[in-house]
Amino acid sequence: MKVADDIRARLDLARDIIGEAGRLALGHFADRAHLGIDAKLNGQDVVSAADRGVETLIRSSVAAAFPDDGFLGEEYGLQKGRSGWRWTVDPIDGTSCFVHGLPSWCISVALSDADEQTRFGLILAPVSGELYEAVADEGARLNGQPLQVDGQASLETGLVGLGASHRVAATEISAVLQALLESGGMFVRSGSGALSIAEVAAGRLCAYYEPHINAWDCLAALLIVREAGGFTAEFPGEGRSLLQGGPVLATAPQIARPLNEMIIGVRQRAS
Ligand code: LIP
Repeated sequence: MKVADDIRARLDLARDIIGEAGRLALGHFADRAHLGIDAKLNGQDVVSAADRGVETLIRSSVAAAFPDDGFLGEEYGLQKGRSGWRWTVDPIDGTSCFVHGLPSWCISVALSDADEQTRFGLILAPVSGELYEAVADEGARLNGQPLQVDGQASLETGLVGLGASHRVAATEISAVLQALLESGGMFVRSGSGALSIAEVAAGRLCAYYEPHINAWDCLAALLIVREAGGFTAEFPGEGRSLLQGGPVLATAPQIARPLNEMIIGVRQRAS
């Protein structure tokens, strides 16, 4: 019972914090003209005062309530804990969209246990007011309503979300994009991996693939997909180093094999 109580107490805090963080982020979003923005790795990899402010709000709230918990945030890194519980947070996922005034951004909060198993995940998209939530073994919900992946779509009829960044060579994604189009499929890129993966859970996308993404971008969303009946390939953040990132694949069950075979085929031809 203690584990369940520990999770429930942290879930209650996560629900409160993500709502407050959403209001803070929306305030910055409405006042972008005065938003401080810095480039990180390159001109497409930026961080704003909103990212930093939202992470500071969440980090300080968690530290006040659960001082022995670990915390990994995109902007201020990993703080190891002693309780066995670790929070993984992307304060603004889709920062590039945020700073350009596009609505596809979100706040992502995940809790993992000492075995690196994600126990709950929350994703709030403040512009749409959509809150995705999943607790391990308890299903996934969107604004309180049950979520289910699209069990009917095929690669020829569904939409595949693709993510791209300058963290990997352009050919790593362009070759998959070409193979998908040549097979009769179609793609979208929203700029927020977390939100796109959550939309797989909602049945809006039949799959999401990105050759490199980070744990804070996707741990919450991957649990939401699994709890909505979807497939997710193992992600490094759930078993290996939390800080290296790696490829992410989340799909409706019937899409997993054909899309994975397409990606493997592209990689074999490139090698
Ligand atoms: C973003 C991811 C997206 C990826 C971008 C960036 P951020 O996260 O959600 O999938 O393609 O390069 O990493 O940096 O906006 O939190």
